[in-house]
Amino acid sequence: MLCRQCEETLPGTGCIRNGVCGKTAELSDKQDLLIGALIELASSDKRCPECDKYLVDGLFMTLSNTNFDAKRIDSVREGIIDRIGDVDIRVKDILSLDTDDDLRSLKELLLFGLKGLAAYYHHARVLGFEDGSIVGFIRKGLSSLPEALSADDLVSLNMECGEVGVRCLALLDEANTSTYGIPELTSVSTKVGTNPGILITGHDLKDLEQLLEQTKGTGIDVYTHGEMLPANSYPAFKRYDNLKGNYGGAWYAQKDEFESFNGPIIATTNCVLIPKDSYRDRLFTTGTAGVEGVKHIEDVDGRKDFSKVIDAAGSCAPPTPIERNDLTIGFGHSQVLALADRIIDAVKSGAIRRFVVMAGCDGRERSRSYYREFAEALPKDTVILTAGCAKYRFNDCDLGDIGGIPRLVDAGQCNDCYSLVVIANALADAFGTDVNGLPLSFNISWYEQKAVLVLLSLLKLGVKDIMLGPRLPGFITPNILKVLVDTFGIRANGTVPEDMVTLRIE
Ligand code: FSO
Ligand code: SF4
Repeated sequence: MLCRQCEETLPGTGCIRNGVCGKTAELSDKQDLLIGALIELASSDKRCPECDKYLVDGLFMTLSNTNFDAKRIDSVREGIIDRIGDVDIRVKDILSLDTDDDLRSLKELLLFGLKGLAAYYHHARVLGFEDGSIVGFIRKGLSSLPEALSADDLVSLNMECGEVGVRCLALLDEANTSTYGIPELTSVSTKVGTNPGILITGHDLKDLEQLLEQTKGTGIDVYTHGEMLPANSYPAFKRYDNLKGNYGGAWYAQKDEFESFNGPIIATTNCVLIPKDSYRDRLFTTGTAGVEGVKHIEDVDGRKDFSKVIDAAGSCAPPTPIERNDLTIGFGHSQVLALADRIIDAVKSGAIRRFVVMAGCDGRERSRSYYREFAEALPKDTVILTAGCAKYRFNDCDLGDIGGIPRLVDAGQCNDCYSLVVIANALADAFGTDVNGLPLSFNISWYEQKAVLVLLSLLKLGVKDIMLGPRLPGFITPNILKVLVDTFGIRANGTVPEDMVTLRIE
């Protein structure tokens, strides 16, 4: 096996025996075969709605910490074989057609960007929002991987991936807000009640909607976890009395938090981990998520029957409390733009000196405490814009406000990154500059391939001088890194740089 798609991969080599994430060599091989089949499907002239679904969901299933169920990976590949005939090629063999490390690195960058794109597009499609050009680009990108392409060709394909990524994030923003309303400023309780509960984690808002409907009047409370936290700010979900609040933090803490939750847990997407025995029987997966031996809730024509989860909850003890402050969320672009005049005045008067985007993914390494130290070390006249699970490193810090404008502006899931783009563009318009001319810095925390797509999108939007960490991607060769540094000013973070603590607006 060789997998180096996420930030946790073993430095220098990638994961070669077993994944740091728990992925076995056998599962990695099956994922390689599935991606090989997806490349063949993308290169074929076969077009049908099921083919689009295979391309989008198949890629999503190979994202880090999404699907640990070899049988389900196989069944998707078999579905593809039924449509295009036998295929028996692994993506790693396709990528090694390039003997040049730099070309391979650029192809991996593209493949991982496509995985992120597929994940975001999956969420828009689930809500009925489709754009044929997005799946068209997934086809184009996948079918380019076996081709002999120059570095310039591959750089432009990666930039195109970023461009399609921005479109996809905009579509997802429209899908979420037109289905569930505009997120509102909300204080989310982290206290637990005395009823049994069901914990729902991951990014799929439609799963939450169906669960809330099906648990209405049952006496069972629903709690969000991880990337489901922002759901508490949507008007459509606030109407449910049975949505109790949020339990726990980011995905990487799930082994302890799922144990102490005491009730059933539904993992709707990444990031799910191979469970401990203490809660394995209480864990359910759905959608693209899967873990071998864990019960899976199927989608039948868009409907999911959560009755088994609800039955299981009935006999469980209420959740054990976790000490955490309540959380303020719901700063999507609409809420922030409503404050635009006050924000602009605050910048003009010098009350706000700088905005710092600290978005992306959280992860397990100790070094990630850097993001908390960084947030706490920022001067009091800076505002942090966040989205994604990265925020769990600092969203319980009391950062205060600047004349009523909160110093921590949480736009939601990583799926809501588009809000940060809208906010940055609105500020740029107001000050008659481009994004790089704003008092705005990017300190991004990455873990998996959705973050790769967001990075490509930021590069396509022309954002310069992004700090990325805690470590730079293991699949980027020194030569490609030099291009990224020379062209875009990307640099690794890891410490609190002096110039970020003594920020100045030029
Ligand atoms: Fe986090 Fe996981 Fe949303 Fe990622 S839960 S790490 S970028 O998969 O998806 O932010
Ligand atoms: Fe390693 Fe990450 Fe791949 Fe898992 S997903 S095998 S941790 S590189």
